[in-house]
Amino acid sequence: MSVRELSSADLVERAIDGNRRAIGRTLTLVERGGEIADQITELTHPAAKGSHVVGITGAPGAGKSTLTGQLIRHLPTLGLRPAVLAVDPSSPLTGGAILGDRVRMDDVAGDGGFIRSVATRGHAGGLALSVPGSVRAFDACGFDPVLIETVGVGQVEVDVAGAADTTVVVVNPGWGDAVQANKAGLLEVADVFVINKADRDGANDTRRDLELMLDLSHVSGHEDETGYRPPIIMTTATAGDGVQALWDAVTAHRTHLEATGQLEHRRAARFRYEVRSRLGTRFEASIIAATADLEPDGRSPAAVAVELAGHLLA
Ligand SMILES: Nc1nc2c(ncn2[C@@H]2O[C@H](COP(=O)(O)OP(=O)(O)OP(=O)(O)O)[C@@H](O)[C@H]2O)c(=O)[nH]1
Ligand SMILES: [Mg+2]
Repeated sequence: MSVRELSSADLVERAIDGNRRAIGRTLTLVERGGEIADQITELTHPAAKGSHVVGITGAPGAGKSTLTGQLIRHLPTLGLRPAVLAVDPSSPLTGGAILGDRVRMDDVAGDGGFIRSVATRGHAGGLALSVPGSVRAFDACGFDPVLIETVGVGQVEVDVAGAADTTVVVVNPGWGDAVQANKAGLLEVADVFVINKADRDGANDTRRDLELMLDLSHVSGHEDETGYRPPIIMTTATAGDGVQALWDAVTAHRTHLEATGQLEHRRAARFRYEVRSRLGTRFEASIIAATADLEPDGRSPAAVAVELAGHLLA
């Protein structure tokens, strides 16, 4: 029987048992915003315990996919079962590159890891809804950690940082790269910095720039009140250098979150954010429906809005 013909309860059960087709189909349904998402939270893998969600972001071409590919190869040797959510394949900027990534990463996905590419376009509610749903599905199927790769342009990476426990920001050697990351708002979301392509000139300069900016953000009061300072890890992803050091930094951050109670805080904030996004999507649909045939009737737009708000909330 094809997985398409299974009832959603049977499908979820198969996915939890590790059937790769069932996992893929489940993710497709979750991405479409189906009710299967609710069943997943009820029927979970015995190992599901709130997977460590790790966001990996940075400028186009920084080496995020190469690094993620190394992690998904390395983590099973530590007894872990990683999943990857690669966000943004529909972007006109990176469509081609991601296709290449997918081929490269699929090579290594056979050893128990699972890789999923997710489009940012054409989703009801967008990423804010589809990413947490996919993360829950991976968690339910016993994957831990869940790595989310996303290109650091615009709002997307901020949304993804919001979906992660630990956000890794990847920069490269070269004059101004750290400054660019700062401008893009990546400094604020970073829990761990990676200077990838450390085989190139200027890696130490970039480290110094980052340290300086971290010092300044401390002075201006942006540092974490628990005294956490994001470490800076040097990697050469193409050679696999620094991958264990990166993973050590990521797990140290997770330990810090647990020890300070911040993990619960972050997850509660995520919960609120998702509920808020879902409410927004629902209300938006109602608002569009309620105003579709509206004609001017001499009253002010504000007066009409107040009246309609009364109806919508009733
Ligand atoms: N020299 C050197 N090149 C690297 C390193 N890591 C990645 N690259 C190369 O940099 C290019 C981009 O790598 P990707 O892993 O695709 O980068 P990405 O950040 O995923 O790119 P997008 O998803 O398109 O934003 C590729 O040609 C890699 O081979 C490194 O450590 N050193
Ligand atoms: Mg990539």
